[in-house]
Amino acid sequence: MAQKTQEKGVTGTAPVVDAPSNVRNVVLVGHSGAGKTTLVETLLASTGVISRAGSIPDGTTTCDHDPAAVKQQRSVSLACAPLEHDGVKINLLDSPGYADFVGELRAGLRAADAALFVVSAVDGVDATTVALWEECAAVGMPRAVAITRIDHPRADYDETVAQCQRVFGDSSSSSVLPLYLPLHNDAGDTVVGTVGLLTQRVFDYSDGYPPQVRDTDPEHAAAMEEARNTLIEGIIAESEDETLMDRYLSGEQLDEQTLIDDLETAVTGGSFYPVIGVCGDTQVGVDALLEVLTRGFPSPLEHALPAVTGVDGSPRDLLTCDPNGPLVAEVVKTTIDSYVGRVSLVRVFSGTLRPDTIAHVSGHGMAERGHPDHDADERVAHIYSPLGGELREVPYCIAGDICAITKSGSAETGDTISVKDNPLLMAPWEMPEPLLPVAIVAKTRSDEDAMAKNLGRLVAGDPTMRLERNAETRQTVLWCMGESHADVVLDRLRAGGVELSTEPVRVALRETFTSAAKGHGRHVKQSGGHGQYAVCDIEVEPLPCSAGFEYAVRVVGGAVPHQYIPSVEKGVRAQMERGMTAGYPVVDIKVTLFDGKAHSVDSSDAAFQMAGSLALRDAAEKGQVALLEPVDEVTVRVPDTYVGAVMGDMSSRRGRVLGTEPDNGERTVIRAEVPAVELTRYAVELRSMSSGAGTFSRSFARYEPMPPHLAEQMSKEAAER
Ligand SMILES: Nc1nc2c(ncn2[C@@H]2O[C@H](COP(=O)(O)OP(=O)(O)OP(=O)(O)O)[C@@H](O)[C@H]2O)c(=O)[nH]1
Ligand SMILES: [Mg+2]
Repeated sequence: MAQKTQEKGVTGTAPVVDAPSNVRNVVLVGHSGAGKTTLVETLLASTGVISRAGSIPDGTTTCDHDPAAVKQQRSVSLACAPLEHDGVKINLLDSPGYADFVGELRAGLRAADAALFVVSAVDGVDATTVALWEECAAVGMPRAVAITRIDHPRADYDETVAQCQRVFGDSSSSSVLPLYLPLHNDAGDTVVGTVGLLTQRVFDYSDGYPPQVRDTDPEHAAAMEEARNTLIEGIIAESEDETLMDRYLSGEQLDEQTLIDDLETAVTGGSFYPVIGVCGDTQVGVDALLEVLTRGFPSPLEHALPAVTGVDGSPRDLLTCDPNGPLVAEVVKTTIDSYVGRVSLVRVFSGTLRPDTIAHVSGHGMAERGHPDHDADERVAHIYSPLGGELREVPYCIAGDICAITKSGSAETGDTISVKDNPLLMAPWEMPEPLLPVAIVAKTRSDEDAMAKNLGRLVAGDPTMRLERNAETRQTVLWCMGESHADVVLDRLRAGGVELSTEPVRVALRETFTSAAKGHGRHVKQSGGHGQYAVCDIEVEPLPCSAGFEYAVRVVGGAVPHQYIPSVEKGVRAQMERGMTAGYPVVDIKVTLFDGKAHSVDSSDAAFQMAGSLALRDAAEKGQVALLEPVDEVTVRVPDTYVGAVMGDMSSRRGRVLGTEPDNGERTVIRAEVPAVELTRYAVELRSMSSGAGTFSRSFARYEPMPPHLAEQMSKEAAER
């Protein structure tokens, strides 16, 4: 993958910064297909990081370097691409917009100090876009809005701005305002540049790139006047300097730098969202965007650091973004590269990470994700600046900057890197729960071994994936965020030479007796040699749900000698494990041994175990056995417009709605109980039912009898396996 970036011509060495004030960490967030990766490519080409821009259809972009991204024609993981502009290093973090990869987005939000929220002028704002906006809001991320694809014939820039104002504006639409007006060609049908409302400069791309930069033309004066006033009022309404509004209202001309400083304060405070129109294809707007990224966005110095503790959880003072402070860095992402091995993307929050140092790597609180708590001292040999899939060595990485390290023996996503004699710990950020189970089957025995090894490594690197080896259903189940996520993992396993396929996910059912029944077990073999003799009679009674298993004895006159009484129980329990009709374990029954027969020579422990097992099978034939299925409590959160569809769908899944309640922001929370067999694909189906805006969680509630017609089908399927 390093090869491809070289072919495109990476120019120069990686930028290195010495002061956090000269760093901007910006994550690009937005709907899949909005043009984030293309925009990053354009920014890299415009600032000379690469000699020419690659494209999505050709699979040649810097950020979508992964073969899985090329195949899916969309980003599947977080990528970092630094550039330099005006003496500032901007670390662009390109996140995937597709919901399956929300874990990558969350990692990007953790590493960044601001988000460039990308909305396509062709598609506008939809429910998915709103959900992504809320992801940013949940972590208090300062944001600007880039409206992309403004060159497209179906693009509607003005309507998209209006939509953003309606949907993203907090209290008033004056919190979402354009910083630039589009400059049209003479025919008025194509956007050829931008007119800066604060800077009062025009970037004109009529003759291609680089643009001609000039002061505003007189013919723009009228349009500018109104838009500029609205913008200035919007900015100073959010200003910390309360004298500004008075000065402005008294007619004072506020200078450009004052306004830009104020803009930066309002953006950093998360109360103002500037809007910029850009075009990834023609580069129109790129220079305006670079201006905003360097002058309007906060530096890492203005971003409160996540809390740190000692590795034992003992409290520590809040750190600041100081390159001379104690080292605290965090692994935000882990990639397994086929050549380099483990590559860890690292955000340094405090101190300076230098090569050839012994670092302390701590990971706590991720045991449920398959990462047991760990602490290790490790040598960090080299430090790199990542550019998509390319790693360029750098001499150090200061607080506020982002780098990559390789070959760490223990670093997992979410781990803290500190120094040996001052080990520290940051609590990992909130990771989404994988809810789509995919059962995978290796083709051969040797594939099975390779799959186990490779899958373990892949899952360890991705906290949004969970591996389950279900002993009851005998399936290897990979819990993913969605089908594309699963595809990425399966493709990586196949690329590693493992042949595998998927099969329907089975749910662990249970069996139980629904009526009392007697069972006779006779295991008698006395022809030749040492014989076997055991006869027992049992009574089986159903117990209430979750009562487990009870064994009672009512034998009179020593019909079953006392040493064989536990043998019968053992045999019954073994048969309960094997199941009666569909091969699932039997639960919630009481078995009473009330009679039997023994032989002074031929009876044995083994013979009575066999008789116990036969007696239970006999009882099952005489009585009624039912299948129990797990029922989960499900909590769904959807925009109000989808409530009807989700409730209707619940009943088609045999679900019982327990209640609904309004949630903030025109959303509803629906609580229901749904059988787990109806939920195996709910992650995919809820998403399509709610245009990607619905989320859910589930937890096991209890076992309940399965309707007879379904139980019959399950038994049939079990017999066929
Ligand atoms: N005409 C035009 N097409 C664009 C522009 N930006 C992106 N595209 C096209 O739109 C498609 C999607 O662009 P991407 O850059 O992959 O979008 P993305 O936001 O990175 O999407 P995800 O990675 O899935 O989140 C590609 O085919 C691009 O070539 C643009 O400014 N103008
Ligand atoms: Mg992309």
